Order: sequence, then structure tokens, then C-alpha cells
Amino acid sequence: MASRLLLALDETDPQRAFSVAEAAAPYLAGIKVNWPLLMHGGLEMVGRLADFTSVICDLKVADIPNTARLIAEAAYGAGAAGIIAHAFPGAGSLQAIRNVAPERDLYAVITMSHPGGGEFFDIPGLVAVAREGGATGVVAPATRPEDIAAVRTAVGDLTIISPGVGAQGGDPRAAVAAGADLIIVGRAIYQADDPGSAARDFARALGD
Ligand code: BMP
Repeated sequence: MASRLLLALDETDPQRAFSVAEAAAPYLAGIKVNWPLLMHGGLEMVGRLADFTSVICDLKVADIPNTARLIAEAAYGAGAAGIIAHAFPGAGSLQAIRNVAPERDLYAVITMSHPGGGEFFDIPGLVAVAREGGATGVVAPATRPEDIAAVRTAVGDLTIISPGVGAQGGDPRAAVAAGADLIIVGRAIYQADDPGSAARDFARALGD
């Protein structure tokens, strides 16, 4: 069975990021990189990490369509298999990203995992934007499985990726039971004494 685990590689030391990626890669469906690593290691990190597994650029793009397109050209051009964008700027901004690389992935954030992170997010409305904008998947919080279930009902068969497991306290199995396809884990893996075994344990707990 394929892994359901995505590593959120928010490690800020590029060398350490590579060693974590190498150790964890056999247990992963992919690596998600966010601003902290990209700001320290540069966009070239994407292509280098893609040697281990597929890389999703979590840029949380939230801009007008033209700027969203320019960001997407840079990230897909660097080798990203997917990009994460906010849904709230609307379907036009998502479509601008999608049009850059229609064969790759685009994930839209529907609601967020931190305390209060659901306050200003309208789940059915943002799922409709994600679908109209051509998203291939959505982001929904493992800290609130009831929100994942609501997203699953609205989103049909799009992929749901769920952060909030480990350091934020979400239960990975409850998230999968509620409808998540892939679970995102960051600190609980890259800050572990042995990131390879931590990744293996999460992957196994998810049934892999
Ligand atoms: P950690 O497992 O260390 O809490 O990391 C979670 C990762 O998922 C971080 O990169 C964070 O920015 C991201 N994330 C999140 O935690 N909640 C959301 O709602 C959306 C995210 O992208």
C-alpha cells in the first residue's frame, strides 16, 4: 500500500533538511516545503529534494491571478509536483496557477488547523471555489476531523491533505477515518532524534 504520509520539512538548515529528507523518504508519499526552508535554502531546494520524492510547494498563494501565475511559473519551473494556494482570493487566482501546469497538482486551503483557524473560513463556499478553480486537492485540518468530514462531503473525490498531526495534537487515524487521503507531519518527524524511524512509525500507524 502506498504511503499516506507527507513530511512538512520546515527545517531551516538546508543541510539538515537534506539529511532528514533522505532518512524519511522511503516512508513518504512526498515532501511539503514551506517558506521557512525556501527562505533559508532558496528555490533550488525544490529540485534537489525532488531527487528523493515528489515535492509540494506550500506557498499559500493568496494574490491576484497575474501574481499567482508568476509564483506558479517559478515553483513548477523549479520542479514542484504541486502548489498549495489559498482558496479565498477566488477561482480566477486558482485557475491562473492551474493553467501554468494543468498536469500537476494544485491544493486549495479550505480551513486551517490552529486554534481559531476555522473562524473565517466558509467550508462549502471555499470548496466550491476550489472546484471551480481546478484544484486537484484541498487542505483541511487533522485537528478538527469534523471539518474534514464536512470538506469530504462537499469536495467529492478530490484529494484531501491534512496537517495538524504530532506537534498540533491531531489524531492521524481519526483524520483518515473522516476522509483525509494524506497526512502532513512536520516537527514530530524533523525534530525527532531519529527522523527516519519517526517517519516509519507514522507511516505504519497510517496502515502502510
Ligand atoms: P507541524 O506538523 O510541525 O505542525 O507542521 C505542519 C505544517 O503544515 C506546517 O508546514 C504548517 O505551515 C502547515 N499547515 C498547518 O499546520 N495547518 C494548516 O491549516 C495548513 C498548513 O499548511
